[in-house]
Amino acid sequence: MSLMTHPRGGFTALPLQMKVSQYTIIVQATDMEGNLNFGLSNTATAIITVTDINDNPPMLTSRTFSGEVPENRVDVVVANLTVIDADQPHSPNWNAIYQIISGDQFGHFTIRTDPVTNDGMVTVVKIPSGFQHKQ
Ligand SMILES: [Ca+2]
Ligand SMILES: [Ca+2]
Repeated sequence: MSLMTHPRGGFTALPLQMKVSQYTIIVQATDMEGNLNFGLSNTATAIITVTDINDNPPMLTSRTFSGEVPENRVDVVVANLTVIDADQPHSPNWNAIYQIISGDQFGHFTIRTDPVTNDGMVTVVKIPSGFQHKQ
């Protein structure tokens, strides 16, 4: 993003590069090998769509997310992880899958993807025993 000074003060945010996903072009076909004097021609419109490639990884919007687990309750969403993926929303290039790769050896948590927002919802599936007091 770049910032442009607004004539009356204030700022307008402009995207640095504009991504065009569709082009409408007009094509002319001429016979007689394109000879302008003798050839006959016609035009048609072609709509060209640029297909999205997966060139952007999902980026977690924060290094650290935190949440609180209520004691003795399962099936509660305790934290919401948010990602940004610059590829086409709701395409396979954009949909995120979250995986817990360490720190949950007893399987207390699972992460489901919100299909609308692409957020990762950390959910308690087994009661964590966080507060055990020694007798
Ligand atoms: Ca992507
Ligand atoms: Ca892309």
